Amino acid sequence: MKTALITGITGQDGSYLAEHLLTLGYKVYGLVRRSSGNNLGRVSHLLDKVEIVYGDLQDMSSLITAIEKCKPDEIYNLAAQSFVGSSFTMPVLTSSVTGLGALNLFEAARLTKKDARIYQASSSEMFGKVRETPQTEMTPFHPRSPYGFAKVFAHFAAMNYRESYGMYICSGILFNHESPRRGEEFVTRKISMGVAKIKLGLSKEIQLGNLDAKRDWGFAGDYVKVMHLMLQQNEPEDFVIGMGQTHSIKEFLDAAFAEIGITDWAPYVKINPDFIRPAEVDILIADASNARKKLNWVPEFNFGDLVRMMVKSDIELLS
Ligand code: NAP
Ligand code: G4F
Repeated sequence: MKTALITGITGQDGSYLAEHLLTLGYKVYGLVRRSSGNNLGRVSHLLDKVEIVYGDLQDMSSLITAIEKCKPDEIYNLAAQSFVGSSFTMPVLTSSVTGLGALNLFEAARLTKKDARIYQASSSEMFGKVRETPQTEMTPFHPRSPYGFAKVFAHFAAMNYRESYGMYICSGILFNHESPRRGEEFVTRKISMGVAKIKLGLSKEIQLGNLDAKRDWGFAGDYVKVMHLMLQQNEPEDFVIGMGQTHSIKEFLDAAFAEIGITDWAPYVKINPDFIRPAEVDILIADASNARKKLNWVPEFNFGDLVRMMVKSDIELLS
């Protein structure tokens, strides 16, 4: 039986990845940070199947202790301050957790379990002000936020640990992936939740920022499978992962409101300048042909399926 340690198990991706690894027969450990409240909501249904170890990416000794305890064959580093908007108000914290925190983990693994295979959660936000379209593994980075540059730091740290110490570390450069478990501050969930509230008469409007930005959106449940596939290759390699289709926020609104029978959503959407960022990533679109070819990765859910799933889930949740 293989053993995996997931940092960020309480997040969207961590919860889906834990489910996936359990179905594959893994012993799963999850690193959880101390909280004054309950941060185990997304994995509450798994608590009798996974083992929780307490630690924080900012505290290297806790990572060393966790790795010594779990002796993982595979480590999935999903923990991060992952919200781009907050990275502008908390740039130092974001750099410390999302950037230096990853380095803490690589260093802890080098010192205690150098043969563990490591997955690093890199991001399409590293492409930022894109230098070419679509983006591939060869596209240069131009981050546009503290989150983006923290992820670039972690990405290059991973590459250097692979090249300097021969460690098996892969970075998945994942484009936006969403689900009913997405944090409510992200635009897709904000819209699905807002549409559900409007449908149920609980709210009259949704306040948003820039509606012209375009993203390559997929389903998180599909994307965690590729994280696992990346660690099963003979040689470690970085991969771009996305659907290869881009949609604007306006198109997401079209699809989400259509689910409740509204074609003209303009009266329900207000622009609030508070949600407009100091710098924007205007358009992202992935060329994931390398992953599709080498990893045989085939996502199950498309954009329409995703929007439908999220709106339906939020209507059920609020009902
Ligand atoms: P998420 O829902 O925000 O989850 C982040 C996780 O990190 C949570 O479990 C959180 O714990 C944990 N965490 C935060 N700070 C920590 C710290 N100091 N020490 C230990 N754990 C900490 O993010 P996600 O959407 O699942 O994304 C997973 C990873 O993929 C992240 O690294 C993200 O940056 C990256 N990524 C995401 C996407 C996407 O579209 N979702 C795309 C590309 C890359 P709490 O529950 O206690 O807050
Ligand atoms: O949903 P978002 O906050 O996601 P963003 O910034 O693309 O980041 C997500 O995807 C990255 C992968 O590319 C991950 F690495 C990262 O961790 C995170 O998961 O915003 C998407 C777009 C942006 O252009 C934003 O300006 O939606 C626009 N937007 C418009 N109104 C809004 C809003 N975003 C949010 N969160 N809230 C709004 O009201």
